[in-house]
Amino acid sequence: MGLNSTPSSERVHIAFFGKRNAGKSSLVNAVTGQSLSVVSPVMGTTTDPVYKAMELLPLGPVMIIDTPGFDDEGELGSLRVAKTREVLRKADIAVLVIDGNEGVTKEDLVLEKLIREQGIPFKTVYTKSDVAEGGKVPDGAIKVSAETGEGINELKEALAAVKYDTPSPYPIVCDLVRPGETVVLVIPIDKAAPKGRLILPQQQTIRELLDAGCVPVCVRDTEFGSVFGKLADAPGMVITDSQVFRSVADQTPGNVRLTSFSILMARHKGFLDAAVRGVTKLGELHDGDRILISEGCTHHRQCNDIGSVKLPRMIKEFTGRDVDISLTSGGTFPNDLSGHSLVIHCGGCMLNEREMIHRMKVAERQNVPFTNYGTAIAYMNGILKRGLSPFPDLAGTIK
Ligand SMILES: Nc1nc2c(ncn2[C@@H]2O[C@H](COP(=O)(O)OP(=O)(O)OP(=O)(O)O)[C@@H](O)[C@H]2O)c(=O)[nH]1
Ligand code: SF4
Ligand SMILES: [Mg+2]
Repeated sequence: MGLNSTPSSERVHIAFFGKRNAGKSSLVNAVTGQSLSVVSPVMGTTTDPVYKAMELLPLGPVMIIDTPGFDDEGELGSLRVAKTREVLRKADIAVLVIDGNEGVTKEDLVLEKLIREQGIPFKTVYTKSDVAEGGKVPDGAIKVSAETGEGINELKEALAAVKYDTPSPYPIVCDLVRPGETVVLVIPIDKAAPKGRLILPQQQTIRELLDAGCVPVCVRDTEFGSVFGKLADAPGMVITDSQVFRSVADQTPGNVRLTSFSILMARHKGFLDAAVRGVTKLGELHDGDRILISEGCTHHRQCNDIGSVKLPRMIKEFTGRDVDISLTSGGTFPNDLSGHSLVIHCGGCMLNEREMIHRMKVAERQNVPFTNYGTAIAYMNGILKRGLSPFPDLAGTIK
């Protein structure tokens, strides 16, 4: 992510779906104005989803996603279709791309049904208008040509006007603070911290506090103890990294609201209630119970050894049970959680809300409690109730 760009997890995801050779990649290139996707007459050219960030006014920052054809066959083909299905989960808006030469086929109808089932708002477009013969395209449909540029602006305008639901209605913090309030942010700078910058949830929280007219004060955990002596008024809230939650809680006066970046992000992504419901399972585990720890990305060192080392160690100490813990990371999340007693997910800072909520629902549908790192760490440290102090209703559910 560049310094000036909107985090990808915060962009409106617009995904292009269709059969092989329908002209998806050509269309995505025309819409983005960049030849990012490979185009060819060979069926099944696109083998992995391709992501392209751009501005689409008045919608704002969006993520355009080109996908492999949905009708791909054979073993490799079905892997590609699986990747396309993963994109379907995180799409806020879909574009159903139909080959204007062929018109609607039964595969397109299957795809349309899937898109509708997911409740994703979508636009249908007919491609190759420069060569398509009449009769295959319904009157009034959006016709586009990647060759001549016909209909591309019309499509962009139609997309920018789509009304879509943000899966979670919650901001990060601005609805919890008043203008002028001081908010203390505790940010450990240890060897796990990325060099020369802050991590995404910290950046986003600071930005929202500034937008809200608050006075964010950032300190490391090592300087936190001296902060209250330096502030003329008590801060409106303290927000801490989960890993130092315990010591920060011990040093924060009881009348000051305290929470963590992780708890705020879980609410922002729409699964704090589930995480708080799910976490109590940690107190009810037995020997041999299976726990899935799931991370949203593989390429970031920022979560370091939390999922692989620290959390498993904490869980074993806390429960005193010989539990069976496995770890997955990256874009995939298992659809079948049978045999699992609990899922503990990372903060998901690289995943959009729709994807996080999808994962939470996969677990809930199978009656597997679902929580996240920050909530689990706070719970095992006995400070979850305190960490939920900005959310009294939820805090009340914790004993
Ligand atoms: N004349 C014309 N040809 C087009 C147009 N759009 C795509 N094509 C051609 O159609 C073929 C397939 O285009 P792609 O954009 O690769 O199609 P795709 O849907 O991405 O295909 P897969 O990646 O295989 O699923 C290529 O030969 C393109 O040149 C168009 O607007 N006009
Ligand atoms: S997506 Fe998850 S594992 Fe990746 S950096 Fe964010 S919180 Fe860590
Ligand atoms: Mg393609």
